[in-house]
Amino acid sequence: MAGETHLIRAYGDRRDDGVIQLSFTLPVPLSDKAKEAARRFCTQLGLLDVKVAAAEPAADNYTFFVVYGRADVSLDYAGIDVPEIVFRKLGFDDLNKLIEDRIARRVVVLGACTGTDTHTVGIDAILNMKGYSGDYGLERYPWFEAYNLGSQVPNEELIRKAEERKADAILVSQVVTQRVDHKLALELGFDAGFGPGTKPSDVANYIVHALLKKMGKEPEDLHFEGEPG
Ligand code: B12
Repeated sequence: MAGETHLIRAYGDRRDDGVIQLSFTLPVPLSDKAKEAARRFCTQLGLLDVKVAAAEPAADNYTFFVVYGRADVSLDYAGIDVPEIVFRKLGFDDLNKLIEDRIARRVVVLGACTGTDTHTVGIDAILNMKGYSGDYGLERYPWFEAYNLGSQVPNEELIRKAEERKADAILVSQVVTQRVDHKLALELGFDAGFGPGTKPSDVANYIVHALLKKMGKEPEDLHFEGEPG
C-alpha cells in the first residue's frame, strides 16, 4: 500500500540477520597477523561480528580472504521505484522468426578484436558457430550475417569493412583494457558494453531489439532479460 515501508536486510543464516560474505585480497603474506588485518579491515568497513572463514595465499606477499560479518544496514524496498518494461529474452528460433517477420532481411554484424589486442577467444565465443557454453554463436543464426575479422584489426579497417557491408552492428572486443563495463562503454560512446560471462544469445537479442527501436518498431524504453545494465 502507498506509503508503507518494506525494510529488507541481508540474509545469511536467518531472516534479517544481516550476515554477508566478502572476499578480497590484501598485499601481505598469509599469517595470523594478516587474518587480524582482514578482520580489522572489515570492521572499518562497518561490519560487526567479523569472522575470517578462509585465508589463502594468492601470490607471494598476497593473501585472499573470505570473511563473514553482520551489516547493520536495512533499506526500504518499497521506496525503490525503477520503471521498466522487461521482455523475456527470445530463444534461437523465436529470435530468428522475429527478424524474418519484423526486419525481413538478414541482420549484418561485423566483429573484431581491435588495435594490438590478440585475445580472440572472447569475440570467437560470441560470433563463431560453436558459440559459448552451449549457446550458439551469431554465425549459426540463419537471420544473421555475421563476420568475424579476428584479432589485431585496425579500427579504420573495421569501420571501412562495416561500411562496405552496410553493417547493422559492429562488435569490438577489447580484452586488454582498464576494465571497461557497460557504464564506461556508454560513456565512451558505445551503445552497450558486454563483460565476462556474456552469452551470444544476449548479444543477438540486444542487437535485434536495438535495431527494431532504431527502426521505430519497438518502444524506446523496452528492456529485455540479459540486457547489460
Ligand atoms: C588466453 C589469454 C591470452 C592469450 C590469448 C590467446 C587468444 N587467441 O585469445 C595470449 C597468450 C596471446 C595472451 C596474451 C596477452 N595477455 Co592475455 N589472457 C588470456 C587469459 C588467460 C584468458 C582470456 C580468455 O580467453 N578468456 C575466455 C573468454 C571466453 O573470456 P572473455 O575474453 O572475457 O570473453 C567473454 C566476454 O568478455 C565477452 N566478450 C569478449 N569480447 C567481447 C566482444 C563483444 C562485442 C561482446 C558483445 C562480448 C565480448 O564474451 C565472451 C564470452 O562470455 C586472460 C586471463 C583470464 N582468465 O581472463 C589473460 C589476460 C586477458 N591477458 C592479459 C594480458 C596483460 C596479456 C598480455 C599483455 C601479456 C603480455 N605481457 O604479453 C598479452 C597481450 C597480447 C596482445 N597483444 O593482446 C591480462 C589483461 C589485463 C587487463 N588489464 O586487461 C589478463 C586479464 C591476464 C591478467 N590477469 O593479467 N593472453
